[in-house]
Amino acid sequence: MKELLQELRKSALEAMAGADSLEALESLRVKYLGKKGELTAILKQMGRLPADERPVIGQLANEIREQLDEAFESRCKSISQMLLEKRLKAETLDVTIPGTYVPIGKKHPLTTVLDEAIEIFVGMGFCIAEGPEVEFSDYNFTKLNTPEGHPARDRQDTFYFTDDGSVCLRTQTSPVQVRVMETSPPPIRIISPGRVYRKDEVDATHSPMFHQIEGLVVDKGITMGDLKGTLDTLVQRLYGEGTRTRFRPHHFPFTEPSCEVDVQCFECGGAGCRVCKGEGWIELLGAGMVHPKVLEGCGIDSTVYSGFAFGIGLERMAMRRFNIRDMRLLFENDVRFLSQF
Ligand code: 2NL
Repeated sequence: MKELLQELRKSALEAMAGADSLEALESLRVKYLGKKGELTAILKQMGRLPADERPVIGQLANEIREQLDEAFESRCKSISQMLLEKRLKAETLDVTIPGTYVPIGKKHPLTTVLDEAIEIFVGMGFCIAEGPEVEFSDYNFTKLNTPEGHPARDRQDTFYFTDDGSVCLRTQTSPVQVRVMETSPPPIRIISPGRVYRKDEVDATHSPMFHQIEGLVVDKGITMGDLKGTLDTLVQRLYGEGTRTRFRPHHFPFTEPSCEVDVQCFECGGAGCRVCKGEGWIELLGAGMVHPKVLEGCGIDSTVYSGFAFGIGLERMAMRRFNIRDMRLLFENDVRFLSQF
């Protein structure tokens, strides 16, 4: 019996040492140490032994059980360790491998300029208003004191949809402001950025589609001084503190009085150079006090309220800001050009 036990110990230890998975090891444990295992089977025959041999064999059996338990535990640990190492090796992350290049887009220069202008005007308390690009000529012209027969309504300058000329692509964003004046009582402080359309031949400074930001303020006691203060603030934010403006008399049908506003040349500071063509000033925008007829046409009492309005071309702003010489570059959308800004 002693030999049987020692034989069992030897083969169990060898088998466990050779087990290469936790499943194989577990079935060895069941085979040798389980309730119906080989060790139990041998011990069941202890009854047949002479009484004086039983304690000796019993002690040996206990020793073997302990030894096999220990062998099982330690093999279990080493297999687990081995499996862990295998996984760690398989799942390693090489942080030194170069990443996949994902090109990051940029804002279009027109968007950059628009976002800056919006930031400045919103800071002064303006809201943003939008409206349709296809307009009634009534809103695009008539309500802006530009009646039928006026040269600004010429078929050669405006894209009309209908033979009677009642529907067109807006030539300015003013109709947006008309809609606001018609529907909301003063005080009004809005800017209306957007696309506008005119039948112009494409060249370095013209495009049949371009962008405008118009502004409108209507309240009690609004004067030309408010217009000047607002535009001076815009210019100082865009071109730096201390930059000066110059107001020249002009004519628009929808404003009275009307003016054009120049900014001190940001290249030479006013001395005269190539950029300002020796003038010292660069044309920035058109503006004026809203014509009383326009206010009245929108249902606003011009004896109580007054207002100012202005219109800026966005392309011109972007061309100045980024020193772009040809407007066509802004619309060709060549990434090699756009990625410079
Ligand atoms: C330009 C500059 C301008 C306005 C736009 C305007 C809008 C309303 C009433 C009165 Cl609702 N005026 N907008 C005023 C002056 C200039 O744009 O060069 N336009 C041809």
